[in-house]
Formats: sequence, C-alpha cells, structure tokens
Amino acid sequence: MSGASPVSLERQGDIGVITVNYPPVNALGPGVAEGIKDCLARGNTDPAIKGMILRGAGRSFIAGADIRGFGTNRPRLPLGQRVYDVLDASAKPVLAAIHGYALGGGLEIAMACHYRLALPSAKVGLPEVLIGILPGGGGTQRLPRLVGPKAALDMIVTGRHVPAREARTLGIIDELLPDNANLLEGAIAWLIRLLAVRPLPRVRDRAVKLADPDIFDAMRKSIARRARNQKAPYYCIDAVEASTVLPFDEGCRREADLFKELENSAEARALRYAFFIEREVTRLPDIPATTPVRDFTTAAVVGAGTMGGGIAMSFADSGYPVKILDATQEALDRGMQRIRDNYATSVRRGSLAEDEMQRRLARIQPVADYVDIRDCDLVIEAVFEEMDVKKPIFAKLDEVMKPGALLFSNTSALDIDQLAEMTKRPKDVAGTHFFSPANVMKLLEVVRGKASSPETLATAMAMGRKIGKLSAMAGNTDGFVANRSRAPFNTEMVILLEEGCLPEQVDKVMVDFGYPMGPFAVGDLAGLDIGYASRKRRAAENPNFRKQPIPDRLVEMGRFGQKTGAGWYHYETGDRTPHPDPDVAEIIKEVAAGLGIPRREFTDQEILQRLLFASVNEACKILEEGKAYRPSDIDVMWLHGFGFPRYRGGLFFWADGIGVRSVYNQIAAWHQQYGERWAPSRLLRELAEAGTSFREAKAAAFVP
Ligand code: 3H9
Repeated sequence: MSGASPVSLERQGDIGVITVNYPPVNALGPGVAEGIKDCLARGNTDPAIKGMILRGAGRSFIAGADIRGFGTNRPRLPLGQRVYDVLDASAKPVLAAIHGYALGGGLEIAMACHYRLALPSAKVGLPEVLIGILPGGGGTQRLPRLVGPKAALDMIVTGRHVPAREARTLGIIDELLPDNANLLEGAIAWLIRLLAVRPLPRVRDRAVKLADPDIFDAMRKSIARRARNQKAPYYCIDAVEASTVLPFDEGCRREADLFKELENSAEARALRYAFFIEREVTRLPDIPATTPVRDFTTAAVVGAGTMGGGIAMSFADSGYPVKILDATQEALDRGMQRIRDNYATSVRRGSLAEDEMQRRLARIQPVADYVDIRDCDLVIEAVFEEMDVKKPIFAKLDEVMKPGALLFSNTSALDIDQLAEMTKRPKDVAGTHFFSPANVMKLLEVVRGKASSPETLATAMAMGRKIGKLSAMAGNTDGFVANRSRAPFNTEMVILLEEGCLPEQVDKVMVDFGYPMGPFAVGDLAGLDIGYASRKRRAAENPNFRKQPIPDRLVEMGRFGQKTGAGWYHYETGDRTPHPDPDVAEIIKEVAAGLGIPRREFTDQEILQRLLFASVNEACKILEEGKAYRPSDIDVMWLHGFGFPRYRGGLFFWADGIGVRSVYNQIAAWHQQYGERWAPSRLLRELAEAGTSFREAKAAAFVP
C-alpha cells in the first residue's frame, strides 16, 4: 500500500487507540507491522497517553501475515526488531481488543500485548500449519506459556480456530465483553482500570509448565498417518517442545530456523496455492459479482437415498429446514433411518453433541407428496441416475413448485439441458452435483445449462457456501468437470489390473502418495454398482467406449463393495477393513488371459503416472472445450471432490512439479504404445511446445 499508513494512532483521553486498517481482513501486508511499531513508539513518547489499545478496523482484528508475501524472499527482520519484540518492550501497557479473527501473526501480536480482551463472536488461532509453515512470530513460544504445552500443541498442530469463549477458558483471552458490547468502549474502560499495574504482565516472562514430557512423542505418533509426506506438523511439535526446554529468546531463534526451512518447501507452496485457488474458484469471470442472489430459507430434496439423505443433512447441519420427499413411506423410513444412523455415529465418535443431533434431525422433515414441498425456495432432485427417471420428476417439479423456486439436479453426469427442457422455466434450472458422502465432502459442482440464468447460477454458488461447501462451476459435458477429468484415472486403474497389478498394490501407491484411501477401497465404499450402470450407459452411447470386464464381472457376481461384504476386497461382518481377496486376483488373471494381455511388474511411479497423467490429459481437453474457467478450478475439484492430497496442490499443480514437457513426452509415448485413449490433447501439446505451465493454461471461452 502506498501513501497513507494502514495504521493510525488517535488519543481518547488517556488512551492511545492504534487502529489497523488494511482491508479486507487486516493481514500484515506492506506497512502494517511497521505502522504498528511506529504508533507504539509515538504512544510511548506521548506524555498524554498512559496506555494503548490495538484493534482492527472493519471485520477483523488481524488475520495474520500476508500470505502473498511468503516465498518471495522478502527479507525478514532479525529477532528483537519485530513488532512482537517491540510490543514486549513497550513501557506502557498495550491491550489487544479482538473481534472477528485474530489468526497467525495476528494472534502472535495479541499474545505479545500485555492484555487481551475480545467479543464473544471472535475466533483466535495459529493456523500456519494449514499453509505448510509454523507460527513464526513467537507463537510457538508464547502460546505454551499462556495455555500450557498440551493445549498449545493441539492448537498449533491442528491450526483450528478457537472460539473466544474457549479461548477465555484456556487463558488466551483475559476478558470477554458481553455479546453486543461496543468493543472500543469496553476495551478503554477495562484498560483504564489496569493502567497502574506494574510490572507489566508479559507472556514471555511466564514459565512453561510441562506436566507430561511424553505429549510430544504421543502427538508425533497420533499424526503419523494424517501428516505423512509433510514436514510442517512435525516442525510445529518440535518448536513447541523447544519452548519447554529453552529460554524464551533461544526458543524464538529455534522457531525462526524451523520457519525458514518451511517457508519455501514444496508443501508450503502447494498449500498457499490451495488457499488462493479456493477463493478464486468462487469468482465467475462472465457472471458479475453484483448479480442478484435469490434468498432461500427452505429447501427440499427429492429422493431419500444415500445421496438425497446426505444432501438433506448438509442443509440441516447449516441450520436450514429441509423437506425430503420420496415415493413411498418405506423409502422415506429407510432414508430417515440412514440419516439417524449417520448422526448417531458422529455422536458416538464424539464429534457431535446429542442435543445438536436432535436439533439437526428436527430440521429434516420427511414428506410423501409433492404438494408438501411446493413452497420451498429451492429443490434438489437426487433420485436414481437415469434420464427416464429424472425427466418426469422435473416435469412434476415444474408443475408444483411456486414461481421463483429454483430447480436443481444432483445428477453426476446426465445432460442438464434435457432436464431443463422438461420445464417451462429452464432459466431456473441448474445442476448441483454433490460428492459422496454428501454431508462430508466439501465440493459442490454447479453445472451450468444452456438456459441457466446468471441469477440461478449465482444462487446455486451461494447456496453451496451457505451450507458449508466450496462451489465450483462446470459446463454441461458428460460427467461434468470433476468426474469427467477423473474418468480416465478410473479406466486406467482397471487396465492396470489387466496388465499385471492387483487392487491392493495400486491402492498402496495412491495412499503413499497421500490419498486418504486407495481408489479401489473407495470404489467398495461408494458401491461398484454405480459405475456399472454408468458404464452400460456410456457403452450404449459410444461404440469406442473402453469396456471394463473385471469390475463388470465382480458386479455380476453380486460383489457391490462394502454393502455386500465383498467388492474389490472382502470384508468381515461389521468391519470396514479391506482384505485382499484371492478370488479377485483369480478373476483378474482369468480376464487378462481371456483378453490375451500378458501380465508384468509395475513400478510405483508408473502406477501413479498412468492414473494421474490420464486425468491431466482429459482435464486439458475440458479446458480446451471451455467447460471449465481455469486450470485451478479443476485443482479445487480434485482437492475437495476426490481427496487429492492438499499439500500437493491439485492435479495440475502436481503435474507442473513434473513439468509440462515431461508429462507430454510420457503421454505421447503411451499414445504410441497403447493407442487412441492416450492421444495427447491439443492444449497439452501447445503448452509443451510453448514451454509454459499447466497453471498458466488459458481455457477457451466458457461453453455451458
Ligand atoms: C502467519 O501469520 C505467519 C506468522 O506466524 C508470522 C510469520 C513471520 N494474507 O477467506 P476470505 C484474503 S501465516 C493475504 O474470503 P473469510 C483472501 O485471499 C497467516 N490475504 O474471507 C481474500 O482475498 P480475495 C496465518 C489474505 O471471511 C480476502 O482476504 N493466517 C489473508 O471467509 C478475504 O478472505 C491465516 O492463515 C492473509 N493472511 O475468512 C489466515 N487472509 O477477496 C488466513 C485472507 O482477493 N485467512 N486473505 O479473494 C483465513 O483463514 C480467512 O481469510 C479468514 C476470513 C478466516 C481470516
């Protein structure tokens, strides 16, 4: 920021009020830390000022360091000159008055103040680990002094946002104001009472009380699976551990060394990228941000199956009343039972309180007649994935729903325009494709039909945000963007079996890469019958469709996955652990022999690249056809729809790490070896020739 400083000092009686004004969230952008230091110096030398309040203008206190400044080799100030150290050295008391967010460097600044006061709606946290680094402003040394090493470890390793009331209980916040209090007035009144207190209480002067030295190793063990392939969570533990053995300044030096190592690590770069693309995905280049969004207070879901139930839960979880409609009482009862079971599991695991479960359940109303949903503001159809089943439902919805209601379909692949044509209000129709399990997965793919109005699309995107999803726009193409870009991966994983792999081998490679589960285990979880039906449809529509005789055989044998106790793996009753199954290995060999395909060994790298490069190539075709806005939107879809490891940034970000040219050369070689399905896309070839990156690729103008 040039010109005026983003930080100002004004005097109110005896108190100097330092205000950070760096919209939108008061990150520590250029000039902010310097501005605070300058105001502190002025406040300390002004004899009329007896104490100072540090606060944020707008919606937050301070949201942390400016993430855009990381990885730019911007020189860092030596310890002693940083804003945190200057706060420690202040001769006059400084009180942090917190509203909105105090995160990362923001909370570190607050902890370097002498007192902390907050509104109950505020949230505090040290979320640095989520962008692949650690708190580098003394947070790993001050937080354990404030709350003890165990609670500090939990906050720093998870990066969670802690609500103000909990922060008060933990000891991070000294005082909470009443809900609707005026923060500045409350802060001034509070500080005035403390002006005479000496010595000034400084967090750095407190001792760290370590009750149990085993907590560090226990934490390392407990994150081993979740944090595999990553450094930051371990460095966070190391830094907090340092606070228990080193004096404050030495601890800060250790923190700074660890910070330096992480700042430019591959995981930090990928996580920063993920942070920004998750925000960019919500911006639609050809639909202005000012497009009116229709308000909704009630929603309806048609179809009480697994997806319908999960979608209804998403609304209920976010506080919206939702009606769930199915044709028979029996289907409704089954659906509601599944919803109750899902909630009960969360209560059993301790992630949901019993009374909150009751509140959520009370928001879901099963209904058996279309007239019961007609006054809802929007409806999401989530019935069986067959055009002939969905079409009459859209005609019926058009007939019954009140004017202005939005008609959405949760189809994962079918042509949204054909559904819109069943209505007299095609502009009010769009796809809202949830991912399974719908109440858990964050991605919402909003599918734009030819006639969908900007208002319908903007509302669908906003609806996703209101129910805790990340909305991404997709064009109307078979499988839309997420599943279409993933389809070649699915084909390739089965072809790998024909050529010599086993499901457990492929799954291990992908879990080692960072997926929470291997793709075959995921298939068993979702149900193999789903892919079977869509393969039959695609084979009927496209004579060149690559058949998949192995999964077809499994489904025809009744091996639908976990729900039948057998799929790619077998399962013991009541247990979800996948066990490799010799019968499956036998079927694979038989089918391969029948196809005349010789079996051979595969390296892990070949398995990984065969799956992901196939998808990179398809994702390029999607951009080339204008079915997605940006490469980064596809990365967001992979992160939130398919569990792609976030610390690898996304499909394209990962592929950029290998390099466009290398990816192209490999795909071209496989084209020679395996034929048409590996034909490089035009965009991929052009990128390789230009020597640019996937992330710089320009999509064609969006085609609904
Ligand atoms: C750190 O502090 C390191 C320290 O230990 C010190 C080291 C020496 N920087 O999310 P939103 C932008 S690391 C730059 O949509 P919300 C964001 O990109 C940092 N930009 O709003 C967006 O821009 P745009 C630790 C930032 O209300 C706009 O602000 N802190 C930053 O849904 C609005 O953001 C964190 O990791 C930033 N730090 O959520 C906190 N923060 O409009 C990161 C936001 O152009 N931030 N922007 O797309 C967040 O988690 C959320 O933004 C927050 C608000 C919860 C604050």
